[in-house]
Amino acid sequence: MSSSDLTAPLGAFTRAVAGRTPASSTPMEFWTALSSLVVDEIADDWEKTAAAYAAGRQEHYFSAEFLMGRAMLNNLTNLHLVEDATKALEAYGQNLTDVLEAEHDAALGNGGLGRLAACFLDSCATLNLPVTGYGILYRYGLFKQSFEDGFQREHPDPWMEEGYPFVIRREEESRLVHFNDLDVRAVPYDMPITGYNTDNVGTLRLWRSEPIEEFDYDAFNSQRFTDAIVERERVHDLCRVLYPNDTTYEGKVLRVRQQYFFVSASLQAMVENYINHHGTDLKGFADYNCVQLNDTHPVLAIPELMRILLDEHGMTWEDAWEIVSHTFAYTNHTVLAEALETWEYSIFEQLFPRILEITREIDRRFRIELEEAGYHPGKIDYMAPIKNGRIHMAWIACYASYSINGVAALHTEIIKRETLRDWHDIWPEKFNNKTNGVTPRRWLNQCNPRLAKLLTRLSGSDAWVSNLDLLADLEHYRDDDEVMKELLEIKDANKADFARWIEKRQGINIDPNAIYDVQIKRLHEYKRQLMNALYVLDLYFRMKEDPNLDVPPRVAIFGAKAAPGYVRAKAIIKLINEIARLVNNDPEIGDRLKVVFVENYNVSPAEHIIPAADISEQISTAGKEASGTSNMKFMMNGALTLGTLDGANVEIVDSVGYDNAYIFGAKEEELPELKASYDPAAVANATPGLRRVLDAFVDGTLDDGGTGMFADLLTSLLDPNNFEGADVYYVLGDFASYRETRDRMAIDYRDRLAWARMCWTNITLSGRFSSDRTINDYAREVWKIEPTKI
Ligand code: 26Q
Repeated sequence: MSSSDLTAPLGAFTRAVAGRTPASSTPMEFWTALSSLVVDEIADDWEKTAAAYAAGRQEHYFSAEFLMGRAMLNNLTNLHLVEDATKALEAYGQNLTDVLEAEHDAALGNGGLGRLAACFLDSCATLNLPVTGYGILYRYGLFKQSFEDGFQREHPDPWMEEGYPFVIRREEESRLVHFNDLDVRAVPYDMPITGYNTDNVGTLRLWRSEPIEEFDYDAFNSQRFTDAIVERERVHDLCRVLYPNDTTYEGKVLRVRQQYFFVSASLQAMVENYINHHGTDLKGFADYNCVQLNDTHPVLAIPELMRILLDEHGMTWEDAWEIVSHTFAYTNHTVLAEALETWEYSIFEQLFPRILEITREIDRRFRIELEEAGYHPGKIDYMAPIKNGRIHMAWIACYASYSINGVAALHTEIIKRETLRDWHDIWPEKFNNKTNGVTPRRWLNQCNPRLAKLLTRLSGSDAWVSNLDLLADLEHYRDDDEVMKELLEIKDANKADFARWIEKRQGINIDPNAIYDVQIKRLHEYKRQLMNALYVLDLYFRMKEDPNLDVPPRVAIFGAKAAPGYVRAKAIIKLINEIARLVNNDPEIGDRLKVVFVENYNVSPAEHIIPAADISEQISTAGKEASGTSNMKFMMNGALTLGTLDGANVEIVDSVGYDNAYIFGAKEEELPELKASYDPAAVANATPGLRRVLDAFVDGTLDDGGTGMFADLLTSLLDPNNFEGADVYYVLGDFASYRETRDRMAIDYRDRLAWARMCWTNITLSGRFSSDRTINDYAREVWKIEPTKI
């Protein structure tokens, strides 16, 4: 695309948005105007792409979450409009950075699973793959977090309330979704997904619930005006809020309504599109369509497609099942038992008796099929979709799907061996691994322009941005000291940027020469932020004990939201904030140790943090983190992994070698035996310094505001009367090995060139963690779709 003068159109759009002159318009108004301008730019190609995809075989990505973050910089970059937009804004006395920072994050997701869906859409657009995302247009995204006296507080996130031009309402494509007690209109809002170096524009379709009737005139006329309004508003409740749990399952009726709502609307749209292009005989449906189920959240699509085929198209059960069992593929994201979705039978009865009836028939036929194949009744009963009055969504997914995958090699092995073992015994051919990836557009090219520029210069083009494997050709520069010095300067500049950003945001001053050691992810006991906190507190005590302790200065950086009902996770946040208060205000410590808890961690803070990181904390209990994806983002940006052999860390080490990563702690296969004879209290007493740290929880050093929550954290670590015993996540068991490794890392950091060489190897060998690789694998092996360039 050639450079064009956007000054006049930007002025016009801004006037239309703001209703006043550009001279008196705000950065937010310029953002709104600029986003309309972007939509204007892509309208023709978007329409063409949608038409091309609709005619051929397509994949449909069903996900209750899409953690998109900001859209503007991504779109401007893809459309080669960054320079033009900068100039046009300057003509009105605005700068692009401020306008970009005015954008709200579309935080329609909790964490890894939602962000993965967003990275996948980016790769599908870039690879010209006929893929559409389907989800829910939540009015409130994930809660905003603030700290009050160190405690987490939650606030609503009305992300669209100031207007959001990147979603387009498609009134004419509305559908009706039927519940036993309620009929609602599903209105699609489509978000364009631009790709890198392509004119194709993909689509994320987010459904919003609205009343069927514009108004209940009877109620109005009989002077029950307010009742009519209230009834109307009830329908909006459906899409009002994203559930802020990750991992722990909550059996809320509204949540299952949301799930059915979006899968029903999406399937109706797919079936109608099929009929428009291929006629009313739906026998070929699965030849043209497949659906990837992002965890069990959209699994109601299985009985719902059965319903549509049986009830609306008069198919036989056998014909319908033939289609359904060739349509769905299921991705599992967790091995934690508490995360498996099961719904009470009575909820289905209340909301959609027909779906219950179909689910019961699936259950009945499943039992017959396995009986005839000679399986043990006990096993059949365990695996059946319905048991003890509950409906098991993962079991339905495994039975009906033609593909079942885990999200990292180790995770796939664990689901085959344990979580989904019985299904693997019967249908081993369904199982496959698809190690996660992240988009190098957002997570390297856009968030780290300095490093991107160096990579482009050294490789002679920007082709690496859409073919990250090309970076491997640059690995030899690790022996070039000039390049390594440049890399160190880039990291220093990024750290200085981050220091300014956090100073402005939270008023904390940090030293850009310190080691930036970062753990950013949802707060969960298995992720072991507590172990990180124990290290920081122990280091503090060691520095107090020996004021001459010769260690490089560091900043421990945390970012994490806790599910609002997860009491222990919130206690860990308070604990870290108390440690920060203790450490940061100690004049004897000064800049040698600082603790920063980034408030309201989200996609765009991550874009500021990751390019500035030296150390990437990936310290989950081995076997518990399905994959992790921030580990990959850090690697691409030249931070070294301090981690356990868990999730995708295993594959990162496999790529870079043990010389370029810091691995510690018990391995997944060692843990059962270690845990069998594990006595955390004995470990606490035998490990130098550990008692002192634990005592500080309750001896007045740290203050939990009289809540007793720090004592409860101690209980979780030490008291064998816990549900499942003491310290189930092996925090104290791994502590010594973690401390030794983290100490050693800090010492190694002093050899700047040697450190840079390790970072460089991580950057240049990160190709296999591009979501382009992941998506190509899904496209070839699971979806069987071809690139369709407009
Ligand atoms: C379920 C029922 C009711 C309410 C909420 C939920 C719910 C919501 C979100 C359950 C789980 C999630 C999210 C899970 C998640 O993010 N898992 C992460 O997925 C990443 C992408 O595959 C992996 O990298 C992480 O290891 C995994 O923890």
